[in-house]
Amino acid sequence: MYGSATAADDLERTEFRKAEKKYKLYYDNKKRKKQPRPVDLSEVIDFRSILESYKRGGGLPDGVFAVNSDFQGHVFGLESRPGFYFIPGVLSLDEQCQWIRESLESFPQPPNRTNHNAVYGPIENLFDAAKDSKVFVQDEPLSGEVLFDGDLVRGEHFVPRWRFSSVVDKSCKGDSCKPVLASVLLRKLRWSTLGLQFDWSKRSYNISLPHNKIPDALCCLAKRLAAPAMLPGEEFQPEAAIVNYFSLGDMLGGHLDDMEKDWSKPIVSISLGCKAIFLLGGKSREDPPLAMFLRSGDVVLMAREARECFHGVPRIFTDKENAEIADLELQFSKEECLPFLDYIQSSRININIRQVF
Ligand SMILES: O=C(O)CCC(=O)C(=O)O
Repeated sequence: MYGSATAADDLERTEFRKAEKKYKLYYDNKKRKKQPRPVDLSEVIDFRSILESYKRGGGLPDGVFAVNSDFQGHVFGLESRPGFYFIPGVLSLDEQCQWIRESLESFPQPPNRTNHNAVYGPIENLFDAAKDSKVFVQDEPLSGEVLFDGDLVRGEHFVPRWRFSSVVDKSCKGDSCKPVLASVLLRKLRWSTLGLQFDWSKRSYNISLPHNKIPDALCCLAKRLAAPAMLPGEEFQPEAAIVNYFSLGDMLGGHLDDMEKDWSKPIVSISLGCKAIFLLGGKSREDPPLAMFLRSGDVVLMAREARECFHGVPRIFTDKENAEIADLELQFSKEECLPFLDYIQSSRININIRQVF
């Protein structure tokens, strides 16, 4: 107990934690109306403005260099973080819309797993159900079935069966069959996993779990985007992906992605929707991290040494001024895709694709 409290205190004092606290969303309680506490963004690296100035023939800030590669588009690196690549605005608006749609409609579909699996089991067609204002209801045990306390045990015990319904059964009372709005479940979607399934409880890939291969179109995109970080003649093999869904106030704490076999291969990380701050630390949590903006359409590659760097997302911005998704909003309203528009106006999605073996 004492030991763990000390470890937690130590973690609180690391340079990475200090930066997370600096950028995290806090509310000013003193004011009548809940207002986000202002944050100093002057030290956040802005690769979009670096790119604009570079295209006009301007110089690059200290520590930033342009990567020479055959890649169609500008790629930047950081002298202090070998193996890290930033490709600003590389996805077209059409591509951004396509991957937002896929991330909401098809990526959370079974056999892909989501954070909801642990509580509800596999959920089909969550996005459509939310769109149709459905509720997720639990069937009552049939006579003779025993509701096993919290655990999903088959056999003589009742396994709770959840399904979407247009109406709430008023006779269903008590916590055991409390209906949940599909829109609430969609808002609480935090991750889904594609390809080889990642087991979060063991922090490893469980290749025995049922899975589909990464969709071909995503494979092609990942291979193309990974090219600047690959050795000549090598091709990236996408085998797994994690899709992260962020709402206002959500953050992804500092961590390493160290469960893949070959760290010379990049993680290909695609940003969609509202703008975020990304922290890229060093090999120790004590190394002060660099902060940078991630906007919709940006791609980050982390390969080789950069795979050993702590990283995380302490903040997303959903307000009109800072989210910077006006083009995306226009595109979705043109396509009459209002449910997607409604979701992405207050959310960010990250798709990160990995070669596991
Ligand atoms: O959301 C991001 O940009 C980073 C995601 C990430 O680091 C991860 O899933 O491991």
